[in-house]
Amino acid sequence: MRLGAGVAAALAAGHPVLACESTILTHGLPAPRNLAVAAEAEDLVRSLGVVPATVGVLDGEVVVGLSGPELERLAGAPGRVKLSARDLPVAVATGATGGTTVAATAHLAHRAGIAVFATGGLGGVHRGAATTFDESADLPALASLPVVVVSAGVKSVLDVAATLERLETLGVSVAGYRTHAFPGFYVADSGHRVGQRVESPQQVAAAWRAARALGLPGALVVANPVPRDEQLPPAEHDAALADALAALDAAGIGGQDATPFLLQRVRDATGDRSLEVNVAVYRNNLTLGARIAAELAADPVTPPG
Ligand code: PSU
Ligand code: MN
Repeated sequence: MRLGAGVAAALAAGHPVLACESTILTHGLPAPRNLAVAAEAEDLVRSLGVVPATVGVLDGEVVVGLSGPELERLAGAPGRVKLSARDLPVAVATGATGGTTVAATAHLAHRAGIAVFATGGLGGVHRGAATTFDESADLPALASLPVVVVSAGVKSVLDVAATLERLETLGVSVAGYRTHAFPGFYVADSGHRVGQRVESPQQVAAAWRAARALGLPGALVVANPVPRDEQLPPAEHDAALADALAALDAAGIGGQDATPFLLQRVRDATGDRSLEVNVAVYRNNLTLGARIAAELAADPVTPPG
């Protein structure tokens, strides 16, 4: 694993760093928008006084803190793959190039000493998981990695209720950011409730410090809804989702390809409006993630023992 130059220096100096996932870059957005969004994301984080560390794998090298030219390589790499944590060893051995999922990014961020990580939406329990067993590796990763993850809830293409149950079972702390309505990625409210809420980056930092002091093993998910004036209109969302789920069924697609397929279908059905919402979601999470990272760096935690 290689740390980007700016990232290594920032960590050594105790400056705030925010890890960013790259599946949005490799699989979430079409070229050339993907690269524009990645570059804009880095600028946004920097403008808040925080060093961005986008995580990805280039020709088998795991990088935490891709440079501008490296982001460009990743965004345009033919045959780029989607890498969860378990995929990393063989990706390294075979020289693969790919974006990292929440599970892989959380793992690598933690290993690099980065406490906060921003993404769009988490993976979780897929619809029909009772028979397919398709549950994202994001879930067990969050159970065992002590990172703050800022996300707009879980992707609405999933079984949100089941995912919330699994997060509870796995002992993952979940707090709504200024809301008890669990966000639904494209929409501010998934229709499901989240029991705990936090009001500020300071409170998130305090919760993370408490988790460290209490020796809890897992992540703290900050569920940050997209602003209502930027969400996909709920009726449009529901119609697009129904269409996407029917198409998935008809195409018989499963496994790792299910999420990218569903998101693409939602995009087709909404004439790219969902794409703009996806970007708004990501921006909103980067902003909050950077503020939390700044707060944690201002008063760092010394692990007990
Ligand atoms: N954005 C996309 N496609 C994706 C993802 C994000 O456009 O596939 C990723 C996220 O990185 C998340 C992962 O961690 O999907 C979950 O996928 P799976 O259910 O295969 O674990
Ligand atoms: Mn899966």
